[in-house]
Amino acid sequence: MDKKSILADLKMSVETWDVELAKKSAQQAVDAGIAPGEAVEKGLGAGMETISQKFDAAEIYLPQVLAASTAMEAALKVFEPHMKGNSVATKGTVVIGTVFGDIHEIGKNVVAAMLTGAGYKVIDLGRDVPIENFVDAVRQNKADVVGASALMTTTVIGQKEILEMMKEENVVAKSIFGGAPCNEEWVASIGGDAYCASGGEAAALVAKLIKG
Ligand code: B12
Repeated sequence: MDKKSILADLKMSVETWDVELAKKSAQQAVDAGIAPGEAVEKGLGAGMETISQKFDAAEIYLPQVLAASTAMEAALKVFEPHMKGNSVATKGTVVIGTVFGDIHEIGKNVVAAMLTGAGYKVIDLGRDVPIENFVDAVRQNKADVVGASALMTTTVIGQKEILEMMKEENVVAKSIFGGAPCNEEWVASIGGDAYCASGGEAAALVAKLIKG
């Protein structure tokens, strides 16, 4: 199978919430030597884009979005071991999580896997993470960067609260933020260091932040 067809199958597996196709085409991508980052962005991510649009247009509902997420997660599990760098992580430490009140974690997981693959030590706090846990984890691990995902207009405020609490407690690290309601203007308004629109950009942005 050629690369184009494998990427098309990955996309379709999310669009049709076909877990078996997701796993099978992810394995085919690995076997064909397609970079996991590319497979995630151009295959699975493109599929999730369709799902988002259909959800917005009320053509599908939450159970279908959940089913599509399950397919995406199944494929990500296949890619994960191939995204991990095989050298010792030396580039720096990144604490990452999805903010309090928010259970969306696919994007955060993609970013965590990409950063791990690029050679960073990633401390993944999971989803629905209380603000103080971000701050504690940065302090305890002497992290270089804190990254927080927020997918809802109601939870994006958590990104601001992380920075406020870090300031109050004199915890210093660079910051990077992402998720649907987040953009450059928002990040600038809260005094964050970088906005990241996709997993593909995460490693380069983090490298830039650490270099200063
Ligand atoms: C999948 C999904 C779900 C799944 C989540 C499954 C999971 N395990 O994560 C399920 C079905 C569980 C779900 C639930 C809900 N959802 Co939902 N969901 C989505 C959907 C369709 C796609 C999100 C996604 O996974 N995208 C794919 C990933 C790969 O992309 P991404 O998240 O954008 O991440 C990339 C970049 O943004 C960036 N990035 C993201 N975070 C970060 C962080 C850092 C540090 C960096 C560097 C980069 C980065 O890199 C990522 C990788 O490329 C979005 C629509 C959308 N436009 O986002 C709605 C959406 C976010 N959901 C929405 C809603 C309302 C809900 C619910 C409240 C629904 C309900 N009524 O119960 C609940 C949430 C409950 C809660 N408390 O959190 C709304 C939010 C609206 C708002 N208020 O702002 C959206 C926008 C849909 C809509 N248009 O209405 N959802």
